[in-house]
Amino acid sequence: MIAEVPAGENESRRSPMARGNWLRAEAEAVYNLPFADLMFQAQTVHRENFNPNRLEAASLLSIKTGGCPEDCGYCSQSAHYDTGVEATRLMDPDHVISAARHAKHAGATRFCMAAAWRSPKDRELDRVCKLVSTIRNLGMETCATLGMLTAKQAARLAEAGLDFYNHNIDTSPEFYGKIITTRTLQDRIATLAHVRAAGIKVCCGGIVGMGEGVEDRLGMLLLLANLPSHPESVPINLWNKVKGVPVNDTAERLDGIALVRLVATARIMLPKSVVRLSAGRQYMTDESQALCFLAGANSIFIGDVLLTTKNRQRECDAQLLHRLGITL
Ligand code: SAM
Ligand code: DTB
Ligand code: SF4
Repeated sequence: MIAEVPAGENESRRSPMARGNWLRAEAEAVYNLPFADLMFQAQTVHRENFNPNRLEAASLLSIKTGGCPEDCGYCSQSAHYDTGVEATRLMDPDHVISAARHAKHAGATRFCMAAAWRSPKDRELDRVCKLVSTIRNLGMETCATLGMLTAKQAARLAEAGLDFYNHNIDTSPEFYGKIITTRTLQDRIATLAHVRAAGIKVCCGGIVGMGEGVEDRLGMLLLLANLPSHPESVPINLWNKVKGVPVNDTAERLDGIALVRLVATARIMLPKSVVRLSAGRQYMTDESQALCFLAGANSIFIGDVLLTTKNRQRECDAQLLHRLGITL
């Protein structure tokens, strides 16, 4: 199916649908295909693996906001920058459960709890584990993103019934050091390995639109596609503008076609992963989002806010999905 693209070494030892030996030249060849060919390949792979008329809907809640010791240059919640986001304590469990019920009612099948921690303390993890068990009993998939985990912490979350753990690589290895200095890419990969070893499904992706080049976006996909196993969920976030952080508005933003090309390339390189068109949909036209769904994006966050920034209004999403004949 991707016959025009040169095959990587050792391909014969892997299933072509789940290969983990992508070469940069191959990723570039896919990304630079004539648009119609790229979309055709992405649609073909998409239809082999998913119902093209369905989207997954996930819901996000910031259960502990701001005051984060990490220096991620894009983030409103880092204590290193003056962004106007106030630090909160870990949210009261009743509030979290009520938000999860509300999200389920709005059509979300997954509930993701996010905390602005470098890594959770054991007492904090106990509280999150209780939340995981309760939300699972509501009949929702659970996801958490709490920063770096030890193997033991990952095992405890698995025992509580956590379905997914979100921990992003964020960008390419080459661009990473320009964005974050307090946590290395290797630290992140170690957390992903602990999550995997604990039997929790992996949600891992990154951000685009921070001033990186196409080569960095492809570098990010190459890292994801060449992990020991592909993440089950791959969030692609378009940087949501935040005032006061080092990443700024003068960063060259990628145009709509470049984003669609990236999504299509992600679909082809990560054929069985659910690709989430994550932050940044409020900057996109209906037409660009429709092209991203055609290119293979098959998950979104629903709800009016993400963590500290805006999402598309639920009503606009409902109308768009209706016009596209897509169901949740
Ligand atoms: N603090 C935890 C961590 O970083 O491991 C979890 C929450 S953190 C907000 C999760 C991810 O959200 C980041 O890795 C980044 O990819 C994404 N993110 C954060 N701020 C963003 C922004 N302004 N726009 C787009 N994506 C963002
Ligand atoms: C992910 O990749 N995107 C979500 C989730 N994982 C935790 C977060 C998006 C955050 C957008 C910025 C904000 O609202 O603060
Ligand atoms: Fe902290 Fe996560 Fe924001 Fe980085 S992305 S500053 S770790 S909340």
